[in-house]
Amino acid sequence: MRIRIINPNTTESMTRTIAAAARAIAGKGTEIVAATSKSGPVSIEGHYDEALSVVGLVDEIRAGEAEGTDAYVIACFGDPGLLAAREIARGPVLGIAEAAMHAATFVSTGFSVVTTLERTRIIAEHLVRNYGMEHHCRKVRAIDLPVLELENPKSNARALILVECQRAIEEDKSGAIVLGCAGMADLGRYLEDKLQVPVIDGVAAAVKFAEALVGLGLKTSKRGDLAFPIAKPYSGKLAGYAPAA
Ligand code: 5HY
Repeated sequence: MRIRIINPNTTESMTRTIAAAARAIAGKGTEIVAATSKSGPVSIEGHYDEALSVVGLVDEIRAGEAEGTDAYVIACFGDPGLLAAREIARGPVLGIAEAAMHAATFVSTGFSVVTTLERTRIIAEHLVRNYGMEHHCRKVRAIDLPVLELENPKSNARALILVECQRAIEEDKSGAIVLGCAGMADLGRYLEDKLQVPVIDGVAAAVKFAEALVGLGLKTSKRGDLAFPIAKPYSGKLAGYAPAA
């Protein structure tokens, strides 16, 4: 099967981290196609970034549909454009936040999320509520470092994340950690060894769930609000995005 994993920010080096994590976990018969958005923000750290990243994401879903993709993963913890992507894709589309939170509920009765900026911490709290995870998520925590600092060896990100995870276990009494950024996809094993609790990277979780859904023969429902978008003209800069009949 072919899974297209889309980094909706435009930073190629982050896509390489995401692709490596996806390929390391994918089953033998799975081809991982890793794509970087070609237009939009270099990192997604707010509602505005999220909204504008969706155009580049849509381009990548369209490209995937043209080449017969079985399932998609949106590799950004805000799950930007998740429902819009589901409208235009035939196969399943998974967001890494949704996938990671669901995985955490299978292996613990309470988890904490550790993300980057304080600002995205608040956005992740919205996701917890949207996904009905209030009974499972004990706390969303942030190291208050910008997303791209995860790639700067001098930023001390790894140590800051470890400390925040330790606080989550001790103070929140959480039994599992959800990593709150696609740029943390290479940290799961390191943190699990140190913490001795399940550490869930949404990239890996989403790839495995995508494989399972495709294996079950499930596709995105085209009844109701996930049906293909209603055909109509679009104006101005977005004229080329008008849904076809
Ligand atoms: C992410 N932003 O996963 C996030 C989430 C964050 O560009 N990729 C991004 O940490 O804000």
